[in-house]
Amino acid sequence: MGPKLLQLCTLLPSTHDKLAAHYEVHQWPAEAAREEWLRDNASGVRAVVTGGHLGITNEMIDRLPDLGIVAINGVGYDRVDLDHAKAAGVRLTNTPDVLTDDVADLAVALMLNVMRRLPAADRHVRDGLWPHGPQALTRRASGRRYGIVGLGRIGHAIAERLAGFGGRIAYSGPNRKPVDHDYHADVAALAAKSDVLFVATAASAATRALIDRAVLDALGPEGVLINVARGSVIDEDALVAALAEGRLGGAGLDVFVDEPHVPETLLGLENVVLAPHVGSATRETREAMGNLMLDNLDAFFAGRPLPTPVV
Ligand code: 8YV
Repeated sequence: MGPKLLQLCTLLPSTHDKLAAHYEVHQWPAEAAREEWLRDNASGVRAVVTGGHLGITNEMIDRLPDLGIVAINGVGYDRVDLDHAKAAGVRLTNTPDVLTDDVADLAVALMLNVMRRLPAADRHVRDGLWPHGPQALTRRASGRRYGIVGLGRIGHAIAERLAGFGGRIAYSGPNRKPVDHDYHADVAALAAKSDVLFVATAASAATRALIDRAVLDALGPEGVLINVARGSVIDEDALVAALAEGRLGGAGLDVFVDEPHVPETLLGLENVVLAPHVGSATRETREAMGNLMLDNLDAFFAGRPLPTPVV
């Protein structure tokens, strides 16, 4: 029996099997049974596996006295208090790079779906409306002014894909990067110069509600917002109001503030395309994420350097 490990998130069956071959895996029980589980099992838990969108609370870290590592099966670590983990002597790892292409693909897919209204086109055919007339005209996605908030790994991969669409690419972020695209330190200034604004920045205290009413108004009634980062980066109430009042042209959203709950108003809007946080959800990428997460755990317990450490 290997080290005792607590699994907080769902994993691919193949990842779970590999994990179970080397670790004593415990599943986090349903809410009502958690107190009792912690009382009986917290002692001896050396590792936690969790999702990027789930993270781990400070209280949970404090209640696992033997915890040595939290391995996130995801790139985002915004749901972990890094200072607290550091102070508790807990290492933290994530799975960067392996999911970059899929998330960038989804960002571009959302743009195309919003601007060319593919969900409506599909319904037009399925509902038998085509013989009665064409679908209403949509908007061109190519040759636009594309703004990218956060030119990190994923933002850069979005820019690479957009290079094939013609048009102009600009970006914002804390620092200018060694690229040819125009840089705007101010997100509202970037939005004012964009037809489509992609949000690809990491969530943190510094980026909380970064996309606020001023940014949405700068993007304007013809503008489209795409979010593949985290719901918290956008003032969601301001976004819903802008879309409902026609002050924003459209949105493609893979992430929300209170997942899996989506603001009711969005469900009734035709200019919005919604996805259930599936940026990295392909079989290939989830397999690669699981392998990297396992590599980090194995390295930790073998006393080797961690492949992708955060803390
Ligand atoms: C998944 C993510 O939601 O990588 C992230 O940060 O949000 C996603 O890939 C999740 O982490 C899968 O466990």
